[in-house]
Amino acid sequence: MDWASQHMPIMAAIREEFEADQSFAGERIAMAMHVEAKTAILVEVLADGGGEIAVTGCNPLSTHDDVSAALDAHERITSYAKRGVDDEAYYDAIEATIAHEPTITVDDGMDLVAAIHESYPELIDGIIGGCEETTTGVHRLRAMAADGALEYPVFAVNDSPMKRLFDNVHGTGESSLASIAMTTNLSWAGKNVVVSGFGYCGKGVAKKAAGQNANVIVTEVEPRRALEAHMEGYDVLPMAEAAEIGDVFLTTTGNRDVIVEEHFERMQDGVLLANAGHFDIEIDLEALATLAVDTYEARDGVQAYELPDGRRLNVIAEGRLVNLAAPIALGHPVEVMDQSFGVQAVCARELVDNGEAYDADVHNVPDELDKKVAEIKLEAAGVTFDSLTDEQAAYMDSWDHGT
Ligand code: RBV
Repeated sequence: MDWASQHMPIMAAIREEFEADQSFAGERIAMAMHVEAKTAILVEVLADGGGEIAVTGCNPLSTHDDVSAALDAHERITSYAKRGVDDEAYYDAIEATIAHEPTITVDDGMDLVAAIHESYPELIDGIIGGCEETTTGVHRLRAMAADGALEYPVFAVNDSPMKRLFDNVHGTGESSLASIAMTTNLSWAGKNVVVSGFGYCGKGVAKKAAGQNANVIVTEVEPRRALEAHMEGYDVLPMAEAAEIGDVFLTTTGNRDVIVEEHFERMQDGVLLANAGHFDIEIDLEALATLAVDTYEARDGVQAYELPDGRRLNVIAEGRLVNLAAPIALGHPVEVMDQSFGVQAVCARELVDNGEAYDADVHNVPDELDKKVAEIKLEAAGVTFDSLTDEQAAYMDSWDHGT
């Protein structure tokens, strides 16, 4: 945690401000996040700003137990996070945070919002609002809002430029590839790497894999994204064809059933299968288990499925998000989480300061707040940049200057 905080200048600046203002005095904040060192800095900053925090994990495999224990030792933090829990213990821990009767929720994947709406609707009146970290969570929230089922405001932290253009692209790209390389001790160079989904995460994975001398193949269902991938110089193929030539498969779609039985049947011996999407639904492991005549742990974090004809398909980290769930996974690099959590922190404070201004819906992060986080980062990095003159600002706001 100390190492992380040394590399999180945005969180350091925000901590100073929150400590001085005691911005969260009287607030109870429930959090379901990947409980590891960088997340711990966010949790501490909210607690040092006066909040009472109850935190748990948002994935059964991503918690670092030592970090959870360190957080729990803080007088204003209770941590229920534990690595390797089953479904029941996972949801018990979510409920334990809700028992603190939060006034603010901070989610990564929307499990807290869902549990509160389903099982504890009586708490909703006391909740100012929430913040959501990831694409999948925002997607679920938007579906919930479209159904008229979302009953308090939630900031789509994921969608802010300071988050998505860095965390999803560079963070997912670097940490997924690093986790797979460390787990397998295999090289990227010369491999056919199949990246499913060319959203922000897929773009990052594809770019970094190409940077490691892999031959990148993209699968997509959205015509403009498929075209973008093509224009970036990647091969674009249907999964049924990519399955035959891929050496490594990495899913980043957020959707289910991306790699299924018909694809397993075409794959080569020894392929690696991994998922970088939030939930473990992209690779149909049930079908793979049914096809397999044997399965065994090939090495720590790698489960081999042996098919009747002897081919072995290797699944990394149980198909859970590989950059956090592999045994040696550390999550995204510190610098990008400094940005993401900087946006989380300023959004949480915006809820305290102006919560009534937001209705029960999914809200974009106010641009001014996002820019402020960028300015703190640039200042810490010693990067200076220009600003508009008054004449330029007036020109940008005008419509009457033609040719
Ligand atoms: N993520 N957190 C980490 N704490 O190390 N790494 C990645 C960490 C977040 C990231 O912001 C992404 O949106 C989300 O995990 C997916 O669950």
